[in-house]
Amino acid sequence: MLTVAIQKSGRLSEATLKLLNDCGISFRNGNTPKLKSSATNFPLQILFLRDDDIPECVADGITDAGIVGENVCAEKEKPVEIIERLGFAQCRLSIAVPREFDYQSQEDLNGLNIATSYPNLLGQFLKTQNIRASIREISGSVEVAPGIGWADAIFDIVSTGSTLISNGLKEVETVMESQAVIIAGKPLSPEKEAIREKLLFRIRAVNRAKNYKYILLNSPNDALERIAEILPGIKSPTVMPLALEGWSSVHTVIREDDFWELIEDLKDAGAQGILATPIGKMVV
Ligand code: PRT
Ligand code: ZN
Repeated sequence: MLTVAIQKSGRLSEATLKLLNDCGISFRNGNTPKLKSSATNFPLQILFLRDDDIPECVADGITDAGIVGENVCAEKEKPVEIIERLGFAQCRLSIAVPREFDYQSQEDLNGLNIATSYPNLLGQFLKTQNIRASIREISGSVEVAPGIGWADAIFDIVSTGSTLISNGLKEVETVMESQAVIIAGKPLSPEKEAIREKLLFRIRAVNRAKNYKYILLNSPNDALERIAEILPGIKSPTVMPLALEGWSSVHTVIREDDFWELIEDLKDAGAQGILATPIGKMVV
């Protein structure tokens, strides 16, 4: 049995449980967070914790792995390693100053009082950049600190940037990019290692599929060669004859990012009836 710590209730919880569900793993009590939950069809037990406690829990070997924001993992400075990046809960840790602050360069941070819930990461940044500023540690609602005269600037999570704007702040330095990650600590027994590999295999298949689309199109036979050149595919496209003479159906997989670029070229080459559908799982 593998044990994994995940966030009890917060921005990571729903996406984490969805990822596990997409991996075909179901839990007793549905997805209702309690302290613990065991999977009904996979040797996995989930422990629901506050995200701040997850790195320590993994480092101490209380659980075999954890799913947490890279930002929290870096801030806690525990002996854990990131074994997979999961592509959700993306955000960045940035320094922001009041909108009217005439910010030119990092030198302008010297002498400021910067509020944050991430004192270690901010301290490291200030040290490596040779900036002499003081750190005011606040546990929440950091963005209000400059407005009430508690700090000159803040160092906090930014996602869309709208929280900064609504508090009269502007982002001036991005210090770290973050997303949800799986972390691991102490070495595992061969049995647990095998379960972890099985879980990672499923997670990679689900996440890989999110970046690709399955494409189907109809092509005149004399355009097939050109269309096959345009479509990168995993190996090469599948081509099947249509009932209509002189035409074929072409199936392949393309990267989501390439979709709009390729569509134009495919149409120009003579493709018709182009369909793109999401892929559930993808094993290469
Ligand atoms: O209760 P617990 O301690 O478990 O949770 P928490 O309140 O400490 O964390 P939670 O659930 O808010 O966030 C968990 C993780 O989600 C963070 O550690 C990040 O890795 C990630 N994440 C992704 C975010 C955001 N996006 C985000 N936008 N965490 C927080 N925010 C907040 C941010 O603090 C700021 O107040 O949203 C605001 C900024 O958002 P924008 O869109 O206005 O820029
Ligand atoms: Zn937290």
